[in-house]
Amino acid sequence: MIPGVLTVAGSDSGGGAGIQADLKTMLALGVHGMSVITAVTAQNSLGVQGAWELPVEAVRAQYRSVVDDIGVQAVKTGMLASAELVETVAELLAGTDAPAVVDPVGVSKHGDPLLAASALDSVRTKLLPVATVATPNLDEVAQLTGVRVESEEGLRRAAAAVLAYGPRWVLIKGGHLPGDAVDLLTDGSEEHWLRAPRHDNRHTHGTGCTLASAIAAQLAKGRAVPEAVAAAKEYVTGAVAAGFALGEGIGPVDHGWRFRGDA
Ligand code: PXL
Repeated sequence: MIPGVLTVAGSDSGGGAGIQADLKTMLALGVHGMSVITAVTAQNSLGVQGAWELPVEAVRAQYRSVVDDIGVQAVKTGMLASAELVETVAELLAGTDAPAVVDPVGVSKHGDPLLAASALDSVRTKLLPVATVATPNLDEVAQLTGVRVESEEGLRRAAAAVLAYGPRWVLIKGGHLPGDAVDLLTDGSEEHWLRAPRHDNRHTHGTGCTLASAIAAQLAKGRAVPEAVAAAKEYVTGAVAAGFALGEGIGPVDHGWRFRGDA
């Protein structure tokens, strides 16, 4: 059986992030990708030109259609836009047995808002508690917990602050710190430090979506969280290394990097 993975996220018309990144990642990692679209963005390599949320009923209906008939082995969440959508998705996840990877998306690579400020409290108190793995970057950690990290030693403090909201595991992404791309995965008792060399490549659009979807894909294949995250980090590191220019601005990571050369 091919494991099924569901992404609950926004559409990126440029194809580098959001739903499009998630489905490409799932294909590359050998699982069947399915989608609940929460919002549509008009977007390219220069930024987000517009964003439109879907009605709560449309999000709930997509989710029920997939989960009640097909079933899912893992779920990933990304852009949720509003407090109402965050709370709806949190409630849906609470009623689903499959592991949930929550990427608490706040702003795009260009700084465009993808989550209303009024939704932050719902992320803290409704969404994080139902996450198997939460994957904030340091800006999202600061926004959600007030903890500001400027060096690797601070990653532990960030992890503790996020774990206090109740996710089973947290992966703090230290990629915006200088030096190696270092992330800390912990459940509060085990610590796993994931280190990858920094690739001097500005075409990194979609990195966060890709990592979270890769974790969900690995969990769906039955891996335990630490092994799933390590395999996902290896995949995203290759995708960043192969990121390519597109348009005038920031290009995407290459979801198909493992296929190149033998296609
Ligand atoms: O990487 C965060 C993200 C999530 N979802 C959508 C996005 C982006 C970043 O651009 O466009 C739809």
